[in-house]
Amino acid sequence: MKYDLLNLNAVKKDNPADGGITYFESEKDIPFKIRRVYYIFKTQEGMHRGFHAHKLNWQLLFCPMGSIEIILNDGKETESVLLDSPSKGLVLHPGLWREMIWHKNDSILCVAASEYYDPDEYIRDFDEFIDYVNRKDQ
Ligand code: T46
Repeated sequence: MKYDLLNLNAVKKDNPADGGITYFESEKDIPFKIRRVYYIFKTQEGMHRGFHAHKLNWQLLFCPMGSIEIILNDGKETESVLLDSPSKGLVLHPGLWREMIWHKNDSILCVAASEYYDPDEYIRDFDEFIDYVNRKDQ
């Protein structure tokens, strides 16, 4: 399936009270140029979100606080990735249907995206997604 689970750069601090630093650089640590960043916050455990695919957009998803499950479908199979550490980064290639489940209150989902926001680049109907995948495979 077209995703990569990355171990993001983490800087170790001598004093644990100083917290942690994790970082990534556009086109170096991730395979695309970042045009947009957004995040989802003030969330409640049990929330389901997503239910769409992108035709063009590459994304890096990361969860600096909490635990969020990302369920992916490429039109043939389903896989699930748990983002439960600030050092995990999930690169999603275009053409994946996704559902997200929040497993803890106040989990934060951050997204770095390759494209500016364009509602026409989304597929929000699952049957349409399957047609799109089948057409691409021909
Ligand atoms: C994704 C999940 C995790 C904008 O105007 N610009 C933006 O960049 C974004 C992301 C959203 N919006 C507006 C469009 C809608 O009126 O914010 C509203 C909610 O966006 P949307 O319906 O796309 O929300 P989700 O939860 O379906 O999806 C969003 C992202 O769009 C999507 O790429 O991966 O969060």
